[in-house]
Amino acid sequence: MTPEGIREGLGTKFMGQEVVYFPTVGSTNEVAKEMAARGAPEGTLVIAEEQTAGKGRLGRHWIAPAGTSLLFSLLLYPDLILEEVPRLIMLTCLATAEAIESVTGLPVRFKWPNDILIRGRKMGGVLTEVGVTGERLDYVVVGIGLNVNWDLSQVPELAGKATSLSEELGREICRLELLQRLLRYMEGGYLRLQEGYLPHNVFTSRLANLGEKAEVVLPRGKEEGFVEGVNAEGALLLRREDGTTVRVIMGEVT
Ligand code: BT5
Repeated sequence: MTPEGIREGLGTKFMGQEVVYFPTVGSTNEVAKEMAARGAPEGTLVIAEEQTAGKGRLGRHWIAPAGTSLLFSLLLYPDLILEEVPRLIMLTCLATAEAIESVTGLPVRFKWPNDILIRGRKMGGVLTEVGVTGERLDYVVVGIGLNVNWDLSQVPELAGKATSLSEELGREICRLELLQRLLRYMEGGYLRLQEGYLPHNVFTSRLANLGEKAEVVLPRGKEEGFVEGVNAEGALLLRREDGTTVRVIMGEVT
C-alpha cells in the first residue's frame, strides 16, 4: 500500500484524498490529532503498516503484526455536538461492515459500542477521539483497526476471542480493496449523517446479542438485562427482569 495506490481509483470527494503513510508509527490516532492541530483537511487518512503503541479504549492496547492489518485514522470536522458523536461511531461500524461484506461475503455483527465481530469473534475495533473547545467540537479522529491477513490463534491472550478475515475465509484478501471500499462507504454515510441521518436502527439490527441476556460492567457496579437495542444517542438499552429499561452510556458488555 502506498499513498498513490490508495488514492488511485478511490473516487471519493475528500475521504482519504490526503494520505499520511507510515511503515511504523506509535498510533495513527495520535498522528491524526497532531494533524488536526495543524489544520489538515477533512478526510485526511493516517495509515500505518505497524503501530508500536496502538491504542484501544480506556488505556487498552491494540495488537497487530506489521503488514497484516488495516490500521488507520480519519480526521473529520463534523457538524455535530459532542453528544452526537456516538452517531459517527455507529456510522463508522456500519461503513466497515458493508465494506467487509461486499469484499468477503462474511456476515458482520457488532458488540456495543465499538466491536466488529465475525462469527462471534472480534475482528476489528473503532476508537474515536475528539477535540473540544468549551462546548464546541473542533474535530473527531476515527481510528479503525481491522485484522485482515493474520492468524490470531497464535496470540494467547486473544485466542478464541479474536479472528481475522483470512482465518474466516481460508485465504488472504486485498487490504487495498477493502480500504478503498470502506472509505467510499464512509464518505457516503458521513454526508448523510450531516443531513440528519440517524444510524442507530441499522446499527441495532447488527447487534450480535440483540434480544439476548447481557451483563454490562459500568464505571460503578453492573447491570443485567435483555438487549433491546441502541438509541439515537448511542446508549445501549437493557430491559431488566422487573420490566424497566435502563440506558447504558458507558460500560463493557461481557
Ligand atoms: C478497540 O478498543 O477495539 C479499538 C481499537 C482501535 C484500534 C485502531 S488501529 C488504528 C487506530 N490507532 C490506534 O492507536 N488505535 C486505532 P477496545 O474496545 O478497548 O478493545 C481493546 C481490546 O481488544 C484489548 O484489550 C484486547 O483484549 C483486544 N485486542 C487487542 N488487539 C486486538 C486485535 N488485533 N484483534 C482483536 N482484539 C484485539
